[in-house]
Amino acid sequence: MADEDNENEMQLHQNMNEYDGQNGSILWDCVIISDLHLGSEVCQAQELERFLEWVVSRTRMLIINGDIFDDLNFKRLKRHHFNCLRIIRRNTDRPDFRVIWMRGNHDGPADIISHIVGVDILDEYLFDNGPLKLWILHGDQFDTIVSGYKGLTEFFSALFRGIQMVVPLRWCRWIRRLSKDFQRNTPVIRHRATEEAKRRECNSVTCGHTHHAEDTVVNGIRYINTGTWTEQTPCPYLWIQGNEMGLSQWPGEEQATLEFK
Ligand SMILES: [Mn+2]
Repeated sequence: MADEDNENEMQLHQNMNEYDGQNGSILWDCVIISDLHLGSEVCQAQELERFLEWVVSRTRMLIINGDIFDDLNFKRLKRHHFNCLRIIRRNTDRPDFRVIWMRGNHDGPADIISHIVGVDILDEYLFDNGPLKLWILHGDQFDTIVSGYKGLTEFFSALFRGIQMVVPLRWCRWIRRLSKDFQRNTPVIRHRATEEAKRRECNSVTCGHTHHAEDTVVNGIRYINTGTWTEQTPCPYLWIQGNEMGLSQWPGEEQATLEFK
């Protein structure tokens, strides 16, 4: 199995190199986004659609690091939400491009989600190009509130969805932010993720989950959180090029050079 994986990986790199010669628009080895919350009223699906359309021809790999969906009620998906899924699915068969889906706590059981997106959903993934050993996982694994009180978390999620239907969007974002701040999980996840990354001999780690985008160093381990696509734009994404990586925002400077159909 491991050999097969290795072979697939080598084939992918070979395809990528061949493709490089034909296309000068590739900017990055990998792009990572998280916490899209498709189906949620506060999801920036329209901007996400524009971003995905743009990024699929500019990176060799796209990793969606959890909370792809807000919940498993797919009746809540609107046109732009479906368009986002369509763009990703349309590009999954390309030999020069790879999409990796990671599970988040909002996504429900991995087998159901795998069936919907048509590929395997991973709990964690290691991006390793030699100098950069980046451990990728959603981060809810370190959240004692979510993992310790499942029933309570579900209750508040349902309550929040109820509130969302009757108050303006601006308030929804504010309430969501307040509840995340109240849980105070941002420092806990930052601390535990970097500790565990160190134990695994990775020099960097990226999570989502907290919806708080940041790029910092803790005990010599680089920690990048990719925030969320449910806040006001611009929305964050992590890019990797060689042994460099960083957070950028969409829409940003790149967009100035864009032409949309
Ligand atoms: Mn989330």
